[in-house]
Amino acid sequence: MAIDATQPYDDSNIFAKILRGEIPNKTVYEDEHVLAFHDIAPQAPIHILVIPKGAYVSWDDFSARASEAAIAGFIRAVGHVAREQGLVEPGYRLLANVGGHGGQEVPHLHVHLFGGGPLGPMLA
Ligand code: DGP
Repeated sequence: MAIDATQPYDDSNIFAKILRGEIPNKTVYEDEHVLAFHDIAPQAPIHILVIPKGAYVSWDDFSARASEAAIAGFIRAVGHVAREQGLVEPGYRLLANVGGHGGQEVPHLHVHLFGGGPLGPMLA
């Protein structure tokens, strides 16, 4: 079910549990700012989620509250993962769902990285 992106951060969400190591994940990249791992229900040949390590509900929350270093680190890490996965050529797609109309289901900011083949008009 889609979330309300204005809710306070709830550290019982599934990605908070992944960050604490309470739930396994298939990590592809990690640094001080982010964790990147394979989506449990891939919608493309490559479907990776990149999440900040800080407690942010959504892109809205992150863009309003995160430090410049955290924002820069996150954006750089997304680009790094795409390059590392060999996706720059032939291309890839980034997507961040926010709140109810966006269809966001997990209340911890995540960017979807899709690639590995031609992508249809919409995913996630
Ligand atoms: P969104 O609709 O943007 O909130 O997408 C949430 C994504 O999270 C969805 O593509 C499925 C993925 N997901 C949900 N639970 C888990 C999990 O436990 N592990 C992993 N790797 N992905 C999950």
